[in-house]
Amino acid sequence: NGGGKGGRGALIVLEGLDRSGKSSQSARLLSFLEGKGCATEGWRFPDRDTSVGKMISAYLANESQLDDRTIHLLFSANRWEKRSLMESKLLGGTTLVVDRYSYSGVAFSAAKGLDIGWCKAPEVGLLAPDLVIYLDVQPEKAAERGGYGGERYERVEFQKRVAEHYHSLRDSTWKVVDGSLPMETVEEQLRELAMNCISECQDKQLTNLPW
Ligand code: Z5A
Ligand code: MG
Repeated sequence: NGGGKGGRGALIVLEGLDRSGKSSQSARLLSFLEGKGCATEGWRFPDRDTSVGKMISAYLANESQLDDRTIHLLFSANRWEKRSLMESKLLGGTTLVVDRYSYSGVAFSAAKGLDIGWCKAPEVGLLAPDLVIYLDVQPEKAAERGGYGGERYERVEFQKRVAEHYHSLRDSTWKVVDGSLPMETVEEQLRELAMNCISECQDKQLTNLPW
């Protein structure tokens, strides 16, 4: 692993509004860490490959309709079905760079009007990230980027409410990075945050989300 001491891997999560650059930056960070000889895998939620993930994918593409609470629980189930694999990877020394996690789950459902406590409840017991990188971009600015508007939730008014809920979820593991800066500048900041996190958490115990 990165620190060479045989410790556990780090759970690093990227969060942010639609088109804030999470997937681009996850890929860049992954290849940087691999280049450093660090055992790393790139994960994403929703994981559209599982049977639960396929239901989520159909919903997001507007190919199916689901009650708000039902889809919320499916997103959560999609994380639960990966929890034990996630834990064994981390304990085995692999760092995971995860594109969206429970914060997306809570912020999006709460933005629809669901009670935030109710939204958090099914996330309790999932693994707590060591580092959450929030890519901060104004919704209007994100909307100007490529590919916006194809799926459910991709509307500026809705994204503003999502941003407010994200804000309320911030804790000591969060680092806010200005996602409107050039791609390379953002990339540089993420490299440093990730390297620090990986070396700091090697001997730290894995914990669960405190919600
Ligand atoms: N959702 C939920 O409701 N509950 C949950 O529990 C979870 C998710 C996990 C699908 O997610 C939806 O699921 C999502 C939340 C909800 N809501 N919506 N819509 P997804 O992760 O599959 O979404 P996505 O389709 O991958 O898109 P994204 O995540 O919104 O985009 P992104 O990954 O943040 O951005 P990107 O693809 O890296 O970049 C977008 C474009 O911007 C691209 O053309 C880049 O070249 C450009 N870009 C990126 N960075 C920059 C900078 N710095 N400057 C200029 N241009 C840039
Ligand atoms: Mg993405």
